Amino acid sequence: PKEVAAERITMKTYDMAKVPEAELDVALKRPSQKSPEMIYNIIKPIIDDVRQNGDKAVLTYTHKFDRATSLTSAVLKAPFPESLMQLPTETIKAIDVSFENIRKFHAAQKEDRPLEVETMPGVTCSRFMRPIEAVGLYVPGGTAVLPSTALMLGVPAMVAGCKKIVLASPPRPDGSITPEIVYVAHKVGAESIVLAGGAQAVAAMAYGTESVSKVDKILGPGNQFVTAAKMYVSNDTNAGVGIDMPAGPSEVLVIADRDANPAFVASDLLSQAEHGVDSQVVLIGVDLTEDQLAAIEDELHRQAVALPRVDIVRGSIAHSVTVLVKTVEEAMRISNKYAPEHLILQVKDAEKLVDQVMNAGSVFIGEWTPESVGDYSAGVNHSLPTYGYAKQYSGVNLGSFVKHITSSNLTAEGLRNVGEAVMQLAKVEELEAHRRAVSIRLEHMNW
Ligand code: HSO
Ligand code: ZN
Repeated sequence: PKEVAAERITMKTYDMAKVPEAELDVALKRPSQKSPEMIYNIIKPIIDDVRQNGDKAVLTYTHKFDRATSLTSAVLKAPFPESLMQLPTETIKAIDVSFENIRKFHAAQKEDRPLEVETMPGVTCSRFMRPIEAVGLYVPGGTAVLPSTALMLGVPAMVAGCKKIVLASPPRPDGSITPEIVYVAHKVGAESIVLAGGAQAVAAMAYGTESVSKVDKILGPGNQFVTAAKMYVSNDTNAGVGIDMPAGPSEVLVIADRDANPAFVASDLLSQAEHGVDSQVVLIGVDLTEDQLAAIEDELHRQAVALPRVDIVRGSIAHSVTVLVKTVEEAMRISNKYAPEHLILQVKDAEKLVDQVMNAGSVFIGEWTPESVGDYSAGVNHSLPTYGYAKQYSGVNLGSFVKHITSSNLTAEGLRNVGEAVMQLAKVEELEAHRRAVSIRLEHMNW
């Protein structure tokens, strides 16, 4: 209806000088998700079905949920035909530039030498890195095509040296995958693309089917069904599969002071608000004048109504918040408590603030660094902890695709040096065979 469309798009404002913090805490709660039991009741039968009936079950769900009724195979195997990755030159260029930056930044995260420490004379401890052999990368479909997510997962997997890279993405109703995703899959050397989404795609990669390869770890964002399915299979010892982290709706927190350009601030808030109605964006204004706050609010409305996804933006802005504080320290304290997926610092001497960042997925520093550069092309990863999980999780990085293996290597002298401690502790734990594995050798040395 017309009246609704004309309604002003604005966030609720909390002035910390006037409002008790408990009230802000309530406002900053992430939008609530569907009940876990309800989700579980939907995904569990799907997972069981795929486990038992393999490809046939996967196809049935793809026909039903993605309406791709003409699809007869659940998987597209490499080499992918050229005809499936026909793209305009500008798109190829953009993917190539982003690919290269993401590759460079993730390659730098490789430890090229094993870490080695002599903890006592003759006692050498090492740690070395090995790629996870087979990884499954989930690229969501839904309201937007996300080739950038294929890049953010595929490039580090390739850099890490994962032998088998399997992509999964829900097909379009005609049964095809967007050519951008096929092109990225080709560039990262993927073995196959599973033409399925949701819990069925997760189950297929976790257990394997006739045509889908079983993987060792599943990574990538998805809706609540995908997230719940990942959690479920990672807890099932029959699957023996790991996952990255719980993923939720996109979010951003912008800290802006009097120096910030209101148009820039508004554009950054909207760039995450357009992801989904359940996204949340937060502005913390530091010592703003009334005019500056009004300028940001005007910009937000003006830019929002011009967006193609204005309806989604209305939904997310409805549970988004502006917080007014006096100092950057206060702003940082609130931000660290919120632990945003993305933190944008549009303040004077923004770099200096980075020392105070304790909880955030990824930080964007200064007025020339919109969050979108990180979403696509700067080189940092965009698969990041949301929902406050930035307090304990890192975003996807090279480490997400490797294991660290440790080793010990002792000389006879080394065993003489550390043996006594081992034997004593084995005695305390009353594990005699442990103690003897040392004593037998020490005795042997004296023969
Ligand atoms: N901002 C999203 C990632 C994305 N943005 C993909 C655009 N495309 C992650 O929170
Ligand atoms: Zn984004």
